[in-house]
Amino acid sequence: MTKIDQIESIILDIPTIRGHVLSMTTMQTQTAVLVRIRFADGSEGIGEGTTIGGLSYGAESPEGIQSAIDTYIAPVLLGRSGDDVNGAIQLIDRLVKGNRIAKAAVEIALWDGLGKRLGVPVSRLFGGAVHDRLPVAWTLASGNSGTDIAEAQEMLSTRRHNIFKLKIGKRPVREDVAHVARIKAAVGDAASVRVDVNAAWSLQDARWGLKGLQDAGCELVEQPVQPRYRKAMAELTSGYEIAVMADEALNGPEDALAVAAAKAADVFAIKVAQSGGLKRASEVIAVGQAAGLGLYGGTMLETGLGTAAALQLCATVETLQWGTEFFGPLLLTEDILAEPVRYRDFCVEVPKKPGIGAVLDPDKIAFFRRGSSRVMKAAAGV
Ligand code: MUC
Ligand code: MG
Repeated sequence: MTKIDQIESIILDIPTIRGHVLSMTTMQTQTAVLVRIRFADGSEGIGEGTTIGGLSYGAESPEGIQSAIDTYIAPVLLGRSGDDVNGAIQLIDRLVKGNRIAKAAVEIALWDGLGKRLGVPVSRLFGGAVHDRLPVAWTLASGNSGTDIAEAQEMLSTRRHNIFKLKIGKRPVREDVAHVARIKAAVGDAASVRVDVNAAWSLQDARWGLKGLQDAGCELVEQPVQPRYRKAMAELTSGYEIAVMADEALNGPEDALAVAAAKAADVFAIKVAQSGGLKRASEVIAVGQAAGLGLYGGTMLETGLGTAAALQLCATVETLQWGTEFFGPLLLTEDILAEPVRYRDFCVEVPKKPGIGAVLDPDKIAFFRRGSSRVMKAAAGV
């Protein structure tokens, strides 16, 4: 066994390639939180726990994620066995409530370290990859139909994406439906068009919205109403043909069970960060499968690091009926990996190297890091 010697958290601020217009905010920068764990035998593990749009998406901010790691998670892990990932998950769950994104960052770094020490990809630790590539969507969120159509056509002609998720919910519902209809008419059968409302609609808006969207040929609507409105989600799920996906409503396996029991979604967005790590995300997947729901690999617009981690898990899942949206690194002006995650033929490739299969580019980390990193070290003799 090798001990956990040091846990370092790092915040990076990386500009996006264009404004990313969501119902609640417009992102010009993505702030990623990375974790680096050093083990006593000299091995290392890296992880990521990133959110979207500061505090506008969910209850954890980048600064809060870093603080939870430094103040409450790292101190109890220092000196423990690096190989005991389940023990670490269980201990942290007892000592830290919520804060799933912070937990995910550390847990991914532990899996990465273990995979590297064993010389196997993390997918092997979850039973082995059954896919070496997965379909990958792109999000159209420039805020303008013409720009979105040009972007979609470019993605189709370069064979990078043929699944488009449109971010809506900022404008009145009828304007949003017209925007989606314009894009679907432009791409026709060459692409699947879906939307994400990020919980911006009332139930009344959503009734109009879902009817209009399905008439326009949109295939799926993600989190149309607030996650706590489970009955409204159930009404929308049973009331229309268009598929309803739960995203913000899914914070770990307990939520997954409640959403499935309430029939409050057709599809689960599987987000590693929101679930609390790879292990908890695998439990969300299991609940979705047991309930006969569709699955989709969701993103928090992570860098290549978090993206590689999600790929390791999703590559082990028999069927992801709705593919993935693991395009995070492509929305950033610069990749922070020495060897970027690869995209081609409408798919993203599953990294095969040991651990999560990601190697950081130290120059990029130094360039984008905010302030100084914080390092927690084990006391001698622990
Ligand atoms: C979300 O709500 O799903 C995923 C893709 C994207 O553009 O934003 C995220 C967040
Ligand atoms: Mg979403």
